[in-house]
Amino acid sequence: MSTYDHKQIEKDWQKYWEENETFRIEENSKKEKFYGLVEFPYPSGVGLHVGHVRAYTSLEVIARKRRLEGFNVLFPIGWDAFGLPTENYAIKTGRHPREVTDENIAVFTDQLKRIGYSFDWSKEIDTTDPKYFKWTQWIFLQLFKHGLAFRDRTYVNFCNGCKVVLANEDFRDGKCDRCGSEVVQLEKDVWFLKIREYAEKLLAGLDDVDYLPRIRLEQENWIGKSIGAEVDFAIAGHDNALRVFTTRPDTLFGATFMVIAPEHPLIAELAADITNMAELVDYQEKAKRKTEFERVQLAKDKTGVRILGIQAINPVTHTEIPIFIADYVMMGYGTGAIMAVPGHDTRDWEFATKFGLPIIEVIKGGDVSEAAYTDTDSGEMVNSGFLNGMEVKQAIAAAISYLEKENLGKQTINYKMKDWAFNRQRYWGEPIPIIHCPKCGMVPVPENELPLELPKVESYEPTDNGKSPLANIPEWYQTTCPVCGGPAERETDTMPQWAGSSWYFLRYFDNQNDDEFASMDKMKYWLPVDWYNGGMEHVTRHLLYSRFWHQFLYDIGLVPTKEPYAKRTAQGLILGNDGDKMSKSKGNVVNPNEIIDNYGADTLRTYIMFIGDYEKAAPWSDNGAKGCRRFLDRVWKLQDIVTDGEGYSNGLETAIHKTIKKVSSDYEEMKYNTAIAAMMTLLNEFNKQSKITQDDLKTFILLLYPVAPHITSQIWKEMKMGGRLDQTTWPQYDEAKTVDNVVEMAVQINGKVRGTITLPVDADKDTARAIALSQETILSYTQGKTIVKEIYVPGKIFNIVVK
Ligand code: ANZ
Ligand code: ZN
Repeated sequence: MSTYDHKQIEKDWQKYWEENETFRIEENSKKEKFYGLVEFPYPSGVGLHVGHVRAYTSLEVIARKRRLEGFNVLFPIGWDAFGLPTENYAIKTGRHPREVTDENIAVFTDQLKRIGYSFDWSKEIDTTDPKYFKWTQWIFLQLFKHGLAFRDRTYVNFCNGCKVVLANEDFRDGKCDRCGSEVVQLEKDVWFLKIREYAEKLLAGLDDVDYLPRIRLEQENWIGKSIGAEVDFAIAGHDNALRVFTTRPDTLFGATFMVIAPEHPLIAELAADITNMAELVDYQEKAKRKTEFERVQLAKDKTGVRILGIQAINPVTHTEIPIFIADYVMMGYGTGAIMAVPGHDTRDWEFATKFGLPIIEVIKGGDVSEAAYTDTDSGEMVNSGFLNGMEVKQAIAAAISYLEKENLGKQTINYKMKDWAFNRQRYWGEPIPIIHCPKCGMVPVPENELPLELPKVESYEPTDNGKSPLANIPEWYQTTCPVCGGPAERETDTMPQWAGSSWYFLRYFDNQNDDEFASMDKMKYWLPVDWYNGGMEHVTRHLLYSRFWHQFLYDIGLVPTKEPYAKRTAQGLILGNDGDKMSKSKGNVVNPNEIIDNYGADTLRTYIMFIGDYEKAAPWSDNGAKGCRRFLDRVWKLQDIVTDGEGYSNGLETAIHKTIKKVSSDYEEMKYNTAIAAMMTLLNEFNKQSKITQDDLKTFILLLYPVAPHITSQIWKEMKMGGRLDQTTWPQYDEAKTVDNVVEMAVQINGKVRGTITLPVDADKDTARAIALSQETILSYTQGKTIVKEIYVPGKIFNIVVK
């Protein structure tokens, strides 16, 4: 037996697979297909992370298993390569983002190949390749033509230091995460996609797919549907009304004041009557510097300013109530105004207590002088006029019908999900293919001019006015209008990072197509994705965005399935040795390359799958990795004890059938850790025998192959097990042989249990009787009597009837 030289073995097999195109999909296949999808990586400068390894190895195991089960398997990979880190790095080092991207892709490719993933590399895609983003732009134009892309003024977070527009996650306490400068809100025209129009479809579609329950819940919460009412509160002495959204119209009689968002237009509309404008403007300025998270989640101490000079009228009590501005009310939700019910809403209670406002109990059950009583899914109405005595649910319905009859309001549905802000003011993204013509308005770039490529420029540093670097390049943005031929300007914003990943799964199987994003025939074969695995951090936005694009493409007849992904799962994080999140600053990042060099890719793969419950976070341990290497060393040594015998060894048959069953189902349920544990147990059983057969080893090797493909392929070859391992079939088990050979069974005499016997499962009736009657207790009930009937079900019961 040769030595287990992981370096040589892994290099040889990787070369072999590449040269033989072992994992290339079959075109025009009549076979059943399996499409396994992993979230394609952002090729960052730091290279592959062990988190990637966990995410990819899981479906890699399934993909390798499916091939042995006879499926035509598509297991592709590509690059989600537009984005800020690359652009920032490129600016810092004075290089072009294209160059940096190519370099990073090369590093990632090399790493993925060194792990031995069975990707079909001929199907690789890159979102920054003009041949790819031609279609990203094309799909955007379809959205535009169907009225689902629009421009609107909104506030963006602008860093005065970096001179760039920031995402909400990029700053805290009004200070930029990167440079510490002040972040201000700039009003700007930006693009939006109307994902809210798809809110109901996105919710309904969840019934047709198999997502992990927690993933489904995240989607539902993100969409955040709530049913309620819009109610108009008159402003005393004015024609204006202040419209609120409430999910609790039953509590109308308890509304003792109103609160509007600092940005609410009412302030400007009634400026002439308002007597404390300066104070309000001051508060508005402060609110601008807070993120939504700070305003909503962190605001334990409620702040606000009363608007002096105007009052609202409660439509059911007809009393005048004060109006405040406060930043715990957001402009982007509902109507940006609320009726405050301090008796039954905690935020309103805190605010009322701080500002000395009346608190009225309208639902029985709590003590509103102590705290808001919010446990009000049911309960009896009090202090509520015509609603008194009703149950909450009945009161909601009664309040809505009253409001509708009196023309004061109506039932409405609200979604937390906002329309998708679809733009970046940066260089390294897909140019938005729109031309602004002073005569014709917004005109799509003609489809035959796609892809609209990025200009090759010396400097792509952001401008200091919040505009994209493309706005510095007149040669690029000055153009003629495709409709009227007059002078016009190109849109200079680019698309956000999320664009390219919103449809990438449609491209893999037809990645060379220049005439359409993918052929309908191929889509009909490959869609939907059978199994999609990725991070929990992507189950809201990315998953919703891509489902939205797909549902839209379905609605206009361009894809054959309503939903893109039949099944979606997610892995837990890999933490550092210390149980903390791995990060550069903590110095606890594990580099997969080191593990591959020292112990081998198979060890890395085995350990990552063995590390713990797949869905949970797990801390990295070097000793754990070494332990997996020892396991593989022992697998290698099995070659020493193989003899020529056929079939399974007698003493191992049950153990082998059991292990096939367990490993097969554990893989499917993503219980990789227990599958590997079962193989470790079987290995111990093998080692208890002095000899095992070729078939014993063969089955073991097949079970381990998806996790550790190099070592198993090598053993297969050295032991001359016949043909190619990657063309064999997945081992089958015999259910009957998975149970232990002996069973315990109750013996009944005339229907009463009189004892138990232990016998081989497949023992016949005569054997069973002989064993039963050899027991004295049982014998004592039959002695001197005649057996008139025997009911014997092997492995289950034995009933003897005597007279
Ligand atoms: C009166 C009331 C009484 C409310 C009560 C709640 C409890 P969900 O369920 O999340 O949709 N609200 C409405 N618009 C808001 C905004 N722009 N910013 C902050 N809060 C807003 O929440 C709906 C409830 O959140 C609404 O119902 C409103 O307060 C508040 F016992 O109205 B409610
Ligand atoms: Zn024009």
